[in-house]
Amino acid sequence: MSTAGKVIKCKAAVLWELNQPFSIEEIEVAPPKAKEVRIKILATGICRTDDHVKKGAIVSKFPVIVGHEATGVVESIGEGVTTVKPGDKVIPLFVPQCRECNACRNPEGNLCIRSDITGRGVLADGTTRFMCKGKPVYHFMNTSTFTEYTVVDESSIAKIDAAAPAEKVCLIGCGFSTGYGAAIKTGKVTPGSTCAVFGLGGVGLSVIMGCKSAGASRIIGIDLNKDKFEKALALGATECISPKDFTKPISEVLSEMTGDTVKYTFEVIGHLETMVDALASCHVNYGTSVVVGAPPSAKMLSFDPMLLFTGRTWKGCVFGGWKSRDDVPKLVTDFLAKKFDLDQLISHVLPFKNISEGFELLYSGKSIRTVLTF
Ligand code: COD
Ligand code: ZN
Repeated sequence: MSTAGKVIKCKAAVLWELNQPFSIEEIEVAPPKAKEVRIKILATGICRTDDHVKKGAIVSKFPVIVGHEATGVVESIGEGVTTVKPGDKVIPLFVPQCRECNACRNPEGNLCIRSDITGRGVLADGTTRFMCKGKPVYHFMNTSTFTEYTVVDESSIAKIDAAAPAEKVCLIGCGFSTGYGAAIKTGKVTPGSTCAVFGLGGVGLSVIMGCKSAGASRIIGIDLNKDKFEKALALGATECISPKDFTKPISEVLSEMTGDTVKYTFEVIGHLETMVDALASCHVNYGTSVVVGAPPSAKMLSFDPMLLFTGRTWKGCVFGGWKSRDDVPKLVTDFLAKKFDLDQLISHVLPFKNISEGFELLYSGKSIRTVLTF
């Protein structure tokens, strides 16, 4: 029996308040309104950003359903939706692509004006489609994937190849694309170059994959945790170092190791100090440093402007600079063509009901990416 046009009752992981555990609840998901799409989620990854909402590092309204890295199948569409139809395999997009705003129309831009980076927690019409125990539940970054069903705006959905394995390509919805794009699209790493990647979590490893795919000849991984080195080396790092093993600044260590040839550096930790370290570590004149890690909110940075005066380029990107609706289907095609391997990034697969165990794995540093299946 078709569920189109009807309210769907299903299970979701609700965050009722700040610093509280996920609560698996029965929720009601309203049908999609005009230009909206209701999706059945097949698989969703756990990203640190979801935890930032739980702990308050990212401002959100509560109760909320987080999760933003998923694969699903379209259950039904609202009036006027033309780019997807029921049954299509899709990836929800936390950076939308409306194709009308200045960022969307500029070939270099990707941060669509419809992105919910301020925690509005509602869809384009200003309302939510989730109800639980008689209360409205807020959306998260236009996606909300820790639920069996969600509703998103048409600008926040990409149709992908039906043959793509849901529990793998969900990583293209955030972690993988963020790192891989930082290297090939934002950094524009050139063949034969030397790169240094600060932070070897799932996103840092994806930066390494991007540097390798762009033809970098030397890729130096940097992490305090040496347990991260083995995977980094397997994915393309040519050597790895821990700042703990040195007393001098890491920029000097890298300069000595490479004869002062580091062209690209990437900060994939989200700390202010390492952002400046990474900037100082790229070549004084022609180096480029990319900020990939989200900075802590409301924190200011102080740095020596000489670092820039001499010619370095300092940039950042959200979602690897990809234009989400255009590029996500292409990244899925590239995955199916074996241009990169996502298996190496997936350390754990758990049933959705074990979401809290997935977050424990994140806190312990044992997981790279945990994927929850439905
Ligand atoms: N020096 C070296 N390594 C360090 C240091 C340090 N001072 N501090 C921590 N590390 C290492 C840790 O040991 C760890 O291995 C790594 O840095 C960080 O990895 P993870 O596993 O914690 O995190 P990731 O890779 O999953 O993601 C980290 C980001 C900072 C990239 C992420 O939190 C983020 O900010 N994402 C990008 C922002 C964005 O686009 N957000 C929107 C949706 S996510
Ligand atoms: Zn994320």
